Amino acid sequence: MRLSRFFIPILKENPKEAEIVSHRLMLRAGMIRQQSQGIYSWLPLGKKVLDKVNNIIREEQNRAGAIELSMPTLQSAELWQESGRYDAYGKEMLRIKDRQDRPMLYGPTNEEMITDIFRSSVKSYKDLPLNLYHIQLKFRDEIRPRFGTMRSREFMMKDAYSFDLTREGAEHSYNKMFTAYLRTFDRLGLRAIPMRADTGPIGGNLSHEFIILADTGESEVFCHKDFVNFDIPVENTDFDSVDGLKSIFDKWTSLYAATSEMHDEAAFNAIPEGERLSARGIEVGHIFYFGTKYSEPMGAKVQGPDGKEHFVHMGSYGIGPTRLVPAIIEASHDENGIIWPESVAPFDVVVINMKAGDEACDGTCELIYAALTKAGKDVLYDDTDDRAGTKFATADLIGVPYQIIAGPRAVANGEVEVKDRKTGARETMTIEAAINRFVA
Ligand code: P5A
Repeated sequence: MRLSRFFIPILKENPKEAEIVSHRLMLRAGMIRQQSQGIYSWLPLGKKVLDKVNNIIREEQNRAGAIELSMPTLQSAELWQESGRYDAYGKEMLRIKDRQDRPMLYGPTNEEMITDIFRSSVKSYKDLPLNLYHIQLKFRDEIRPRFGTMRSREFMMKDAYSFDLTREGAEHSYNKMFTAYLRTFDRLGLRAIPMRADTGPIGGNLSHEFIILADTGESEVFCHKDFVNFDIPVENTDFDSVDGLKSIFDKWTSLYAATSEMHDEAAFNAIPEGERLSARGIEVGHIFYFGTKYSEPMGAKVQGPDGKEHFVHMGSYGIGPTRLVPAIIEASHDENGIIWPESVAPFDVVVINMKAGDEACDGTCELIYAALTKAGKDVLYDDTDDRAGTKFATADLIGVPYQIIAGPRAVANGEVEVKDRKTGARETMTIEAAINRFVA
């Protein structure tokens, strides 16, 4: 992508409305734009990152055996009256009427709708276990939307829903998602700590939040300090192994952890003083087991091997991609801007032409840009007329992991500089070596 033909509306000044660094940097880097309170457009640079995040989430959901579908944002109020949540959900739910005066709502979550899909077609235990998910916009009319897309009113969620014949089966489904979440957040370059949690309006009695430590976070974390360093389940984990996944889960729950909502003082105080960790964090995921809370009132049942009908045991599993993007920035930035982990970076590398219009610089940059693009790299080429200082500032701000800098003096020697955004290390090398550095 040539920067001269791309759309990155960079802000030079710090936006006054942004209280935290991720919000400030997302606005300055031209990733998002607020359209009304708590409702955002994702501009091209932001959209590229969001898509990468969603793809990692999708790959790990699929690996764990979940199946993707797509449900609408607008739902009929009737479904929610069946579960009893239409009145219970309160003012956070955006209620709408269609032209026939039928009550509709912009979905804050999809337990009812997925239960309706399930009951309309699944009749036998032989079709279980089943886990269906989608990545879709949600709306919650939060009293205090803030920090940009960190807590917005319209936001994206990956929400998965599992169906099992028995409680034991449902616990295995829960452990599959638990394991998939550990892998997902790790691939996003994050340490997300699983914490026992309150279930709130979703319901149920088994629940974990996944929390990233950050001073600007809205959740409180109390746990053993060893929780911050942990092994991540490997790629070829056997998701069908009940014992294997249970041991991953048990490893976590053997160390005490709880959020402030159900903060168990006695258990926290039982941790030796030097080993306690109390900190703030950002909730990036939340998983629930809630048994038959929806299947009973909505009549979602299957015939079991005993020939009788059983209400299915359900769980739901959420991740917030539009919250994850700022959370990654909170965890990875410096005074010059964002430092993307390679897995979600909007581009793999940026080629900076320090003297656009200079024949040697142009030729060198075009050569590198073409070679890396041909090798399948996603390259941003800064071919604009801006001065070198502006180009360096932009490259640092938008956080592309590597910069290839072509200035007249180096190019005259057949060389360019390669800069690592994270360490700041710069290395001069031949043009060929620079290309091989990324192609090899
Ligand atoms: C789980 C999936 C649920 O809604 N139902 C379906 C369950 N859980 S949750 O905890 O309420 O939300 C799941 C994740 O969505 C993100 N999230 C938000 N992101 C941005 N702005 C918001 N206002 C917002 N609310 C929830 C969080 O990542 C949360 O963990």
